[in-house]
Amino acid sequence: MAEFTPRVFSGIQPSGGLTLGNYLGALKRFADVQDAGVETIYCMVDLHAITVWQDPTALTRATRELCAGFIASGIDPEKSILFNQSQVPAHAQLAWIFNCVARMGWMQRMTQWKDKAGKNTQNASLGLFAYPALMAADILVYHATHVPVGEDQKQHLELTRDIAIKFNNDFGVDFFPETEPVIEGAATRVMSLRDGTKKMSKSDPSDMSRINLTDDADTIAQKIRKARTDAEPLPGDLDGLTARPEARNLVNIYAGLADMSAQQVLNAHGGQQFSAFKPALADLAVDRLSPISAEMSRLMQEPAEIDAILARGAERANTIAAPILKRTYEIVGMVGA
Ligand code: AQP
Repeated sequence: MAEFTPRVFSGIQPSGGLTLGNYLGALKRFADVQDAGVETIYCMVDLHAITVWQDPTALTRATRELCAGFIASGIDPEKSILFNQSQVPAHAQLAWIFNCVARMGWMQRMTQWKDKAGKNTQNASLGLFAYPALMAADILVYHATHVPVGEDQKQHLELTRDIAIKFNNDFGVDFFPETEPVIEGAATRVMSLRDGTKKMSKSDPSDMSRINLTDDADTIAQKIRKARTDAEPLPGDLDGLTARPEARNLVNIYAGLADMSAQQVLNAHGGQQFSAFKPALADLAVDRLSPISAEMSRLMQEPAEIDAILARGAERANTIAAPILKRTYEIVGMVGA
């Protein structure tokens, strides 16, 4: 097996406003990784976003807002490569090769496909079905070795490995790495505030189900106050959270925001009623999220600055991706590669 230089890649869709789930499951961890001494590449995956309908004006705004969210969360465009996917053509080009490597059955098993396509699969876009092959291309076009993601992306990362292995076997090469998912921390799966069994998601029709990174302090406090819970006080240990998904979710959110483990949160708050715990959580959330929200609004006043950051990031990304795509074409046997 070839040795690959450690390199981190991850992406977020500009498919709406950023949520606390995106922050704790992805952005906060991207910022932590940035200072760990490896190259970090972070992408606004606009080609993924259009696998479901996006209003063009809203997509433009969401892409800039997402870039502002990355920067406000601590990602430094000088240290990390920050760009939008559509501006580096190698993603879509490698995705086509991977469409021809991956099998229909692999895609059909993806839970995100089943969830997002719903019952009417005949009416879902072909892009939504092929989404994981594009995701594999996003990662492998940089020979990325590590991908920090939330728990929900684990299956897609396994598929990325399957595609790399099949490509290497089919062509008798040792060219693509078997990328590792990095799913760490107390809040790798932030759940809806209205239903502790459902993922917090930017496309959930209920705004009360999520905290948006652009919410003001009063809205954050109100959403936490109204979050669904049960009538029991918080337990003293993790076993006591079994079968209490809403309580577990609030404890995990607290832990993620405070950089604590869930057990440490229970050590401090076990025995408390939600009437005491929720205000403490609201204060913590406002304290951590308000500076991010303020910096996002400041950056959104400077769209030209954001566009310049993205353009520079795309140039840097392209210098890594283009030779890997060229070598892929040569391996596949394309004349002129
Ligand atoms: N609820 C969550 N908890 C932890 N991590 C999460 N992520 C998303 N939601 C949670 C992580 O954020 C990264 C980017 O995800 P994405 O926006 O590209 O796609 P998604 O997972 O489909 O997010 P949403 O909010 O649910 O978007 P929509 O509603 O458009 O589908 C990933 O690392 C993901 O794990």
